[in-house]
Amino acid sequence: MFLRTSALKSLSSVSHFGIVSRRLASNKSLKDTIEEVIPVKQAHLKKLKTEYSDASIGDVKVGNVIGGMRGLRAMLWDSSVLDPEEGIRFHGLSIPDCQKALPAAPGGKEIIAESMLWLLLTGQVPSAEQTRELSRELAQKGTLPSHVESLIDSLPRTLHPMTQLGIGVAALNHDSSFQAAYEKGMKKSEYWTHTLEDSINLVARLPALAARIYRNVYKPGTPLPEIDPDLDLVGNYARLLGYGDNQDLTEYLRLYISIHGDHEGGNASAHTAHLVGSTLSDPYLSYSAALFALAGPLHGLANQEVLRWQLSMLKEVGEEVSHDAIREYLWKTLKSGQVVPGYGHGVLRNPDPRFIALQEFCESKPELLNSPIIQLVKKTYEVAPGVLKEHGKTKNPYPNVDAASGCVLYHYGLTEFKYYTVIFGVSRALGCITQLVWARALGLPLERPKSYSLEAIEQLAKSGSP
Ligand code: CMX
Repeated sequence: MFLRTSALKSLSSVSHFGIVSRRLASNKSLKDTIEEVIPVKQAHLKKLKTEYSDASIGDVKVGNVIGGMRGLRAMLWDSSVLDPEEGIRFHGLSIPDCQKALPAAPGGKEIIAESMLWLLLTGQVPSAEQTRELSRELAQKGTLPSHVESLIDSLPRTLHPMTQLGIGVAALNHDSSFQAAYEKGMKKSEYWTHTLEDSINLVARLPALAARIYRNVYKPGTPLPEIDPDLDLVGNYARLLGYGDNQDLTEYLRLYISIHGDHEGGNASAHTAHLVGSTLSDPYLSYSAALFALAGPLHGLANQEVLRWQLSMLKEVGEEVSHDAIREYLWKTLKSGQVVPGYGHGVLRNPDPRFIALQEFCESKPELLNSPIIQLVKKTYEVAPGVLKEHGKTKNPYPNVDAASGCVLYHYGLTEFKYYTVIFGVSRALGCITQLVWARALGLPLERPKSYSLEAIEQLAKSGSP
């Protein structure tokens, strides 16, 4: 998983052509397509095990251990790779590649979650018909069990929407196919099929769960519509939220949810899902745990924080915002010891291509270009990198995806920003469940790194043994 950029680029063009030819030849189901790829991946893993198990792919420095494991080459994650300079690639495809290759919804232009999920799970670009078929399957499986509806309805409206989402996802494990089959003593070779079944059910039910939380918290008493069997996952999500008539917002959500779905394995939510899944917890429990990692302000909660911060900036400096006023507000934030939300990244060292894709979406819509909140995001981007460079702490003074994501929702009337991380939670399931399926298909073991005390680390650093 730690290929250099040049190697990645050449791999991507090879696999890209492979993808296109397979796309024309195949109209297989998602499960059959994964089943076809499994022996190839298993053979690759076997080769790594037999030929390279003792090969070193990097050192472990004390700085890695006490520095949040930054840069430590310690995870296998097949569906995406994050290059610090150029950003994310999904099975070798950049965001612009995906925008060209992946099917959109009928009448739409943006990537849909089903296309991205198919690419992540199989490494192949689906045909429009395969994508449609997956949309139909997700719609058919999308209704919540009544016990989850009652559970969510019983929660206080004041409980943070992310806490509610995590609770709801965990409760879906009541019907886990993996757990039921495990209790009956299923064979290891069958793990992945039950993991896939649970994972597809989980993705299918997220819109109904997330929309129910939104309605209960922000629009109590308004009736939730039924799932429309002819709509894609995100089309249904927008409809359930009450924004189905707004095609621009629906298209924005399709783009955001697709390109935010996976960001390699080391980010806190993905890593949590993988760790919990490695204990053979089912996908509902694993993803529920991931959601609570996503709920932290340094990770997924940043999109809520960006909006809070930009709005208090507007309040303080007034509607006519100059570059100087933004600069002053940035310094005030930094001098008070806070981080500038939406800026910086654990891996990226350039503006996040997901931020760029969302900015391009805004530029394609005159209405968005004239929106005060979106103009403020743009103006902040013109000033913030310079201030952060001068401040001199962050390794990456550029915006991440969260700098733009919430402001577009706000413009379209989805103004309840405590809810924004829930939308991220609907999205990130795509990457996390992909890894859960593949971890079971490849038989990856329980994750269990070695830990040491402060004294032992010092001893190790001095002499090589604790
Ligand atoms: N504003 C102010 N200071 C920042 C900063 C920012 N946006 N980003 C990093 N720094 C500071 C760090 O707090 C750290 O300070 P200390 O040495 O005092 O602890 C220093 O710069 C070095 O940090 P780093 O190595 O550049 O960044 P990390 O890998 O430690 O952290 C991240 C990455 C995202 C947590 C951090 O940049 C941050 O807090 N950003 C703001 C929150 C945010 O936007 N999060 C969303 C991330 C996107 C995602 O989850 O996908």
